[in-house]
Amino acid sequence: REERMQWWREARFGMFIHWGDYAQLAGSYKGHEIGRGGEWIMNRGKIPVADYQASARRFNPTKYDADAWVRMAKDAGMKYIVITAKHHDGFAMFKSAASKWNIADATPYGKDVLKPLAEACKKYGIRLGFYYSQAQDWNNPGGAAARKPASEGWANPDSAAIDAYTLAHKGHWDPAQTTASMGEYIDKVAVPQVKELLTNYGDVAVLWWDTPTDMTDEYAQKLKDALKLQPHIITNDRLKRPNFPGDYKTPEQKIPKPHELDHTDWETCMTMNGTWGYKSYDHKWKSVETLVRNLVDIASKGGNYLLNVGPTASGEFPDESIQSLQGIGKWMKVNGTA
Ligand code: JFZ
Repeated sequence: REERMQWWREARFGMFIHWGDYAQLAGSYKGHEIGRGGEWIMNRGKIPVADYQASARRFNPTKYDADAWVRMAKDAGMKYIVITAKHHDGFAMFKSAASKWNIADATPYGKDVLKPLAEACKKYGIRLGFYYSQAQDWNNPGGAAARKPASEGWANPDSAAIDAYTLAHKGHWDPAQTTASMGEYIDKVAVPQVKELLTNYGDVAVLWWDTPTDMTDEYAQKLKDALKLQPHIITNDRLKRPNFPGDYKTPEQKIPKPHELDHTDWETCMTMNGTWGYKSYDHKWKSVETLVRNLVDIASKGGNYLLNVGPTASGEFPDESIQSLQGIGKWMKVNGTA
């Protein structure tokens, strides 16, 4: 383990990328601005499965340039990238034989976006990790759904009825979500897709699990076993709590105070504005000064900083994120090891 962790402990700074079909909705559904993270829009807006899947027919990121993305990370001094291979909406950003709900089969773009990213990372010496939502999946039948009230998303006139339904159906709001059991989803979608990710993209440095809603030890063990395909891989602590601690902790949107530190490795993940997935109307950007101070604070305490970018549906980083990455890069050239 010490050996597997070495590069990660020296890295200090990485890029998180939240990109998926939700970028295309950019925080709005049927003219309503939906609250909270842009990547949660399907759940918060209680968007029916058929409607959400229809939205992918407009997802065509023709301006996507993996080489440019990786160069921006590298120029900012980042040493690794973790990208959402599949977020809670179940949309695979890669060609998958386990589910048609993937970017190659469900969009006019028709191509895997992880392949070019893996190639660019290799070219520039940046490590690549995959975020994979192992439990929550709102589109592939049998996937879990966190219990969230409809009223938190927007003033939906049907909120009361939707909330009653989700309460009776483990957080699901559309009958299409429950035509399979979670066990079937784990065996037919989650495990096969994780195996695809660990087979088709060369070296995978990190598997970043998230939100273990309704996970059991049995499901977690099956996913953990799949990791044997990449003997050097490291993972975070969100596969299943307790019993599956992974290699490092993941404080979210906050930097631990000195007295909160123990001897566990940790990584603070953080957004540059207020959302992980792109939202057209979120303008609460942190300043370059704040971002650099955060990085220094985290590094001084022995942690890693995983700083998020939420690309648009056309496949570009928001201008503000590009500016910030360049600003950090300038500071790193003088003070860092970039
Ligand atoms: C999760 C996701 O639901 C979210 O969309 C995003 O991907 C983020 C990085 O992770 O959200 C969480 C997960 C854990 C906590 C808070 C938000 N937590 O432990 O406080």
